[in-house]
Amino acid sequence: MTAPFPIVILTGAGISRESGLATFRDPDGIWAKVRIEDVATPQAFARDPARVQAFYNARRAQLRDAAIRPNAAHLALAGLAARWPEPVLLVTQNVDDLHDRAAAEAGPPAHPDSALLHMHGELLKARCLRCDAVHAWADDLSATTACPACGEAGGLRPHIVWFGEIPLGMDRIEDALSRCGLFVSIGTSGQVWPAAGFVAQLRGRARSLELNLEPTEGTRLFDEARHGPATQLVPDFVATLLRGAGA
Ligand code: BV8
Repeated sequence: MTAPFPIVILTGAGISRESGLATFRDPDGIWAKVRIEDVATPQAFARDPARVQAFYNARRAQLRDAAIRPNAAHLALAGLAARWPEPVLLVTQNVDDLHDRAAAEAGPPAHPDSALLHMHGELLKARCLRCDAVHAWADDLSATTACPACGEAGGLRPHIVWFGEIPLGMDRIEDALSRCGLFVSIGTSGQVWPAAGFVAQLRGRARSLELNLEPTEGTRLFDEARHGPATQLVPDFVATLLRGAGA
């Protein structure tokens, strides 16, 4: 029996792949069909807002498809947070709401400091460039959409962190990385910074584990790496952890 410890988990697009959402850098991924520079930078939005809004409107609409649901990996992580007596910070690079929906199904976390943090923003939220208000948003956005807070039209953008913008929650993430006993990276190619640099910040203070379909460029930085589909690796990982702590 081992005493429970704080955990930081980082997820990427690979954890949502078996729910039917495309990843970014796999051969059939999003960046194989559209260029980052055309749809995922502030410059792209300034240059052609309609094109950027259409890119996110299509991905937002996909989340409204009843077939897109949390998978066993999302549910296992939500179950861990609901039972683990120490803080679990689940940091996701994903902008889908599958972790949120899994958490709603699993119930409240066991520790008050456990949380889900979308460091790259959320597809189902919009932010007003005029008044900075952030709104839950499940429908399309366009240049004529008015902000519910200030009433201005044309200023609503996806609440997404684009390349060149500062990720959300970095202070909380850095603090959790400095306190955790275990860092687990799940379903990410480890090619986007600053998330790709989290494992190096542990400096041996915590155990690190990579769960991914295949080895990544960062695999060598981890104490241990297991390769296979997230829906197999993650439930097994969580079950073993909970059994070991008797949680
Ligand atoms: C920042 C938007 C400063 C939402 C995303 C030049 C100019 C400006 C910046 C830079 C620059 N050069 C480098 C940078 C930094 C830049 C960066 O990292 N660029 C890369 C391309 C080199 N980063 C930034 O700009 C960031 N901001 O640096 O600000 C700063 C930093 C810190 C503090 C202060 C200031 C902002 C980065 C955020 C950009 N926005 N998305 C959207 O449209 O979705 S990033 C995008 O990539 C997504 O969010 C995605 O989540 C993220 C990471 O990708 P992954 O999730 O890893 O997905 P990927 O397809 O790559 O990999 C999937 C993996 O899953 C694979 O390994 C695969 O094997 C595996 N897999 C597949 N199926 C399964 C599976 N695993 C398990 N089971 C399966 N079934």
